[in-house]
Amino acid sequence: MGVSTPMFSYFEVRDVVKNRALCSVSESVQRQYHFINVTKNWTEAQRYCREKYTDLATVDNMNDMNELNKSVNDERREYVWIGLQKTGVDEWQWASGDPVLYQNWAPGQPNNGNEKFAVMENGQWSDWSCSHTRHFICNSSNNANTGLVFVNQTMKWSDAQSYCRQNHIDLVSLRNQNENQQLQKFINESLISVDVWIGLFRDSWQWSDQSDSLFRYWRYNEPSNDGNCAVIIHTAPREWNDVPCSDQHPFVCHEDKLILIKEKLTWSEALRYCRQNHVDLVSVHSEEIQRRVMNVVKQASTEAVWLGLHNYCCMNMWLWLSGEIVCYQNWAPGNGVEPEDCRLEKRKGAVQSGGDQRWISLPETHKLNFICSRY
Ligand SMILES: [Ca+2]
Ligand SMILES: [Ca+2]
Repeated sequence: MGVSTPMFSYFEVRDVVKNRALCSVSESVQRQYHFINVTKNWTEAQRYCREKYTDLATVDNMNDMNELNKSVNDERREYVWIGLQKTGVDEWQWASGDPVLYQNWAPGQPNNGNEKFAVMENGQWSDWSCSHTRHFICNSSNNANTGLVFVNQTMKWSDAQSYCRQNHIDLVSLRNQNENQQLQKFINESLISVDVWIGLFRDSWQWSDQSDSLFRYWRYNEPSNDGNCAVIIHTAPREWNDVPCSDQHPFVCHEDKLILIKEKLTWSEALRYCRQNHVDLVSVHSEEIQRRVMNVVKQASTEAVWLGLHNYCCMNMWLWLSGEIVCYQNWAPGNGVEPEDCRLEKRKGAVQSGGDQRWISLPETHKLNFICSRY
């Protein structure tokens, strides 16, 4: 019944430590796409994907699009379902994902259902069409005073959003009157004399897996309101089209790399479970994987969730099951740094399922939920 936890000799560990270059671990793919070359309507396709994989495909960015397109290996197909569906009415949303509880529209605005994006002028908001270019303001951690940065370039709303996400945090969101006034003060003090994009947009499309991905890749003049489900048009440049959900098309499922197991097991039992049913307990090498972990552990029934992190006692070192030392770190204060007293019990690493979702050190006999990697 014994499970083989990796054992490292003193020399192997010493080599790992000497070879800190190992810290540049390549990012692993977090989502695998599976093309299902059988035609079904959208709802049947969704059911199939939820049974066999995780869900109908979600796409976060252009890299995902390229990966997904590589999986579609039947050139005769015209349309391929993805997991995007129209939910009904357009709703205003903050790009940051914050709920829209406060609104401050100028008189008579919003006034046009085809205008999907919001600008702010003199403290008040108006809806504008995506074809306009504007200056914009990002929420940013670079400016400790206001948390705001004015970008002195004009872009379309979606390009402005990408710019903010790459260089700062996101397009500015205004969750209450106070934040609205702060932004107006910032604009006045910075002598910005133009109206600016804010992070508010309307969209009635949602991903089947409830992902908050705002990536959209519609073909010109799409969506044209002739259906409530999205397909990829399988001729270059493979953009999206809205079509009736009752149409029959092949489809793409995705499989998340991580799966939360809601059983309560000791660390060794959890390890055995993952190795028998999936691949391994998860190793969190990067911020990207940590973000996925944080998403997954929200559903946990225990206060912490086992990771593939174990303390190599005689060297007082933490190692991932995959063999790497811990380079990217997300320890809670007081954990993972001080030498562990391992005469009594071996220590393993877990992630908190609430709060900051940081890592903590626990005796391996604690019974917790855990996360397996699936490929
Ligand atoms: Ca308007
Ligand atoms: Ca259409």
